[in-house]
Amino acid sequence: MSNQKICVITGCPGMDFHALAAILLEKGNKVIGVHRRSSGDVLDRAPEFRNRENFSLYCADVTDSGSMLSLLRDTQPDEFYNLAAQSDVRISFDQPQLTFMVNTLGVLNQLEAIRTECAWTKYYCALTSECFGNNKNPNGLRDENTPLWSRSPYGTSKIAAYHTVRNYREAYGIFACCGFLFNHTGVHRGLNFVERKITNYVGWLYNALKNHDFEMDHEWAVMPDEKKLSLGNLDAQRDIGASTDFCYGMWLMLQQDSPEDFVLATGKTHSIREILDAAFDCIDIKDWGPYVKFDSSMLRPTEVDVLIGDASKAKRVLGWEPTRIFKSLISDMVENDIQRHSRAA
Ligand code: G4F
Repeated sequence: MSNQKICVITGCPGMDFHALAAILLEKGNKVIGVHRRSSGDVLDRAPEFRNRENFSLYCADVTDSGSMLSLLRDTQPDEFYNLAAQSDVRISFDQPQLTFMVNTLGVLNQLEAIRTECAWTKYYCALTSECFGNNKNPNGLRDENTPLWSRSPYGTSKIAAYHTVRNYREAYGIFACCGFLFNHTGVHRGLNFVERKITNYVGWLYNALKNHDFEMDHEWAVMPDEKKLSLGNLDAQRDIGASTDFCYGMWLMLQQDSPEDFVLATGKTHSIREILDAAFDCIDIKDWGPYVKFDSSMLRPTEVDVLIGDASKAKRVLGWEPTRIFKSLISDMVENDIQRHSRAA
């Protein structure tokens, strides 16, 4: 008997989609990537899946209940991974309703469609460390028992999604679980997120300096202001792991016999200044001060100051542990961005 499963992933072609689809295909499953309607070619941003055996695309929108019903009716998946989100925390202050529509109503639409069309489907919902806000346990860490506290419309939308998932699990017996994922990154990370914004800039800077794209005889004297990297709060601290590790954790959650929620995190935290240190160090610049300027538009009305997670439940129950450490992750991203800018030059 074939163990091949039908796996639906929303949020195609985002960073975690790349990693999760690769894991699921590697295990011999059929993967259906769900994307929103767009005028361009969706796989321009994920060319490795073009013509890949067992991979197909499905156009649907999580905010449209009829669209989710059709998706579930047509695909009848064994596993459903919801990675679709308005995932930019700062933007959620500007677009709170859109954030809610996608992150909360989207989850409700998916669970209703599962309940009516294929109640056996195992469902994973991507949640976030933002659900804990500044709450932490006495040891400074956050785990599955840390009380929830929103510091952004994004956090609020994800807390509401959490309660929706839990209720569908309890009320209808659906195998539905959540991953409280701390920050995670990789070469496919969006350029709007801070660590990728930094590695992208460093990749550009390396090539610009090499090609003498602007005057740099005494660099901090002549670095043009418009070419500097604009950043907001440099004191925030984040627990940052690898997208590939975290997506493996999502898969493990759906291989369990009963649905449970898990925190995935590395247990270590890094300030934005440390990310700058690590990224600039990759191109032998020890003082990034001359290249960075303050941008107040990047500040948030309310911020989560320090995030550190405790993934001991995931280790105990799933056997999950992060394999990538922060510095090697940042250095891979810088290398990738150096190559990308070099090709573009
Ligand atoms: O990169 P960020 O925007 O990520 P944030 O807010 O931690 O959220 C990310 O991780 C969550 C999991 O914990 C996900 F749920 C969420 O979807 C997303 O992936 O900002 C990180 C920190 C913040 O404190 C921010 O204020 O960096 C600070 N920061 C400073 N300058 C900046 C910038 N953030 C961004 N995006 N851009 C800046 O220029």
